[in-house]
Amino acid sequence: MSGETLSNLLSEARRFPPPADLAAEANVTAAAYDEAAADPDAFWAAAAGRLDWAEPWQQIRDWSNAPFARWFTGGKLNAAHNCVDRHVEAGHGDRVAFHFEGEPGDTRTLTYADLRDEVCRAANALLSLGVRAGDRVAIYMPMIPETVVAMLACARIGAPHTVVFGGFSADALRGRILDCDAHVVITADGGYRKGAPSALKPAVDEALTACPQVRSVLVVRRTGQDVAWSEGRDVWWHDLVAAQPAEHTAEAFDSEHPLYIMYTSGTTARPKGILHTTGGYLTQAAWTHWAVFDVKPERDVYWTAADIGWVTGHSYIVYGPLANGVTSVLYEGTPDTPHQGRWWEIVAKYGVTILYCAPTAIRTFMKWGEQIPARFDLSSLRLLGSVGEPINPEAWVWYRHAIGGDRTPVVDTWWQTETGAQMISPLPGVSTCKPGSALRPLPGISAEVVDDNGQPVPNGSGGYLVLTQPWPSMLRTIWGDEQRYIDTYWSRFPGYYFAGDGAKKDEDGDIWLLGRVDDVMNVSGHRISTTEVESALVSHPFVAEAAVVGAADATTGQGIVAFVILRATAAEAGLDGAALARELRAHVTKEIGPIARPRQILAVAELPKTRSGKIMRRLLRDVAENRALGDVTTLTDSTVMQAIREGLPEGS
Ligand code: 6R9
Repeated sequence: MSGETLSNLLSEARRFPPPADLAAEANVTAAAYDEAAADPDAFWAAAAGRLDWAEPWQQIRDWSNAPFARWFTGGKLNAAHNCVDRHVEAGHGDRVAFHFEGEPGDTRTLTYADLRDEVCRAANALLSLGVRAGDRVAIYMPMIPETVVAMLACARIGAPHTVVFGGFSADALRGRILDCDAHVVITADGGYRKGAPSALKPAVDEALTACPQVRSVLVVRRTGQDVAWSEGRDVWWHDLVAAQPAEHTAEAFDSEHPLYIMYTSGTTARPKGILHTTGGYLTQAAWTHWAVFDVKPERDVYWTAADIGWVTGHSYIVYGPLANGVTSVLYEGTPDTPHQGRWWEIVAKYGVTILYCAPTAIRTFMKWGEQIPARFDLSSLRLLGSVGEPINPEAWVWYRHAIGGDRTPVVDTWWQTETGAQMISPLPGVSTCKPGSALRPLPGISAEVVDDNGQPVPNGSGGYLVLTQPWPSMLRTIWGDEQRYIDTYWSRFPGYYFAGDGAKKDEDGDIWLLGRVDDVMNVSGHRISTTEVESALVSHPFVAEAAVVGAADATTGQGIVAFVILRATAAEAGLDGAALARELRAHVTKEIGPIARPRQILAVAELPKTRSGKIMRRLLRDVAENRALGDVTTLTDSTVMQAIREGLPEGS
């Protein structure tokens, strides 16, 4: 981490104990830590007991085939039943499940009873398309209620879904469809973003030109945009789903039945299909949502302002809140459409009590100014959460002050696609919060910060974050690649799960997350692999070689900076520097998606490499962040860096 960030951490010494009224009524008290430490299995069994099981489990955790875990073995349950039907059966059918707010201002209210009917219809529709338990279904959708319905319909019939973020390109979508061998895709004509319809169906059509196994595409009409139609393959949601009966008996599946695959960037160009299964995942998603957000289903209005296409949306828009029978807000669009107060208008309109979002959003709001949220009545808020990247103390304090009215706790929650649910976080009724620290592992979770040799570091020191015991919602494997699962997560420190994050233990033993220690960037809370962007760049005819780094960015956490060595074809094309950068940025957008578009592209004659030929990204990051050069003794040619520096345009 940079010296600047460190000094910020040191200068913010304020501590925020839990508000007395919240603590007095909190779902979870300090006793949970002791209970879980004394008997973690019993603790998780009690958490699993918050769900409906059709058949009881025989064993709580089976770690006999480590690192392949099984939880609640022998138990059977249905995730959709747990998220929907059981609340209706308990008499809460009239409770609102989602207040949907479309970007153009259209709204829909779905009660739990409405959701149950829709999920049953969609489940029947998928069955009519030949989808059976175990078949994978790809979902490529905007943020609309049908996305939730589609996921739950899949879960209901035991068909693992793979939701692909709507901002990903046709190529990225195709790669994921092929990797998990999905035969059915659910999509929409488009969604609304930044004040205009943004098409999705054309990307599906393009992706499917090379996916012959896909036989059906179910299309929701959202924007009314014209769409190309493939007769026999494409079906309108409103034709097929609406015609189905609203009755469907949910079958109970094994606790270890696959629930979903979520692709995430790793250190290689090929995204990893993270596999989550049913019982353990739902147990921890539901328990953490209940404990960390202290939700009271009868009165809270909960809002995760993230996209369902990321794990945060899976666990804290869909599975956690619905398993707890909570009322949520679902917002389709961007924070500044039609004005920069849109989020706060939504908070005031629905009386949102709990808000969960990423530091990048908070820093953007800081930039826009405190006067914008100040125009809205935010007094309903009682708890704020942060996720996705380290939150700097200034942003933490601003969030609590400008949004939380100096009243609300802010829970900084560390977790990953792989962990499935929150792992390190304050408990709002128990913990005294420190701006910038996620504090300590949640009850039932064992984490440690270790040195290069896997030894725990003393308080006051930094190292690598590891998880030392299996947990219910842990990934079970990488889809189709068990060896990669072992190599990526379980080989760096034998016996421990290696998270890929650096962390520090302060003098109290509390944990501060310091960002990735591998070649994964974190841009606006999105994980993007440096190698993925590099391979997109070198797939362009102008580029011979590319090195990509994440450089510190005041708003997005990191920004993507690409160093490229050009081929002769680039000069022959006669483009100037700006046109060339535009061309390459557009190419990366096409290959991966707009989130991977480099902030800067710098043409260089050579790249710094170690003697073994590895690109020294650390040095490039120093250049990109304009810091003094680090150690260059392992460089094959240490003059390269000087040349790169001198070739940099002024002020970059
Ligand atoms: C949930 C999610 C995971 C990576 C993770 C870490 C970073 C997430 C964080 C955090 C510091 C937090 N991260 N939460 N860093 N403090 N509270 O974001 O999943 O997209 O898989 O990203 O995000 O680097 O390793 P995912």
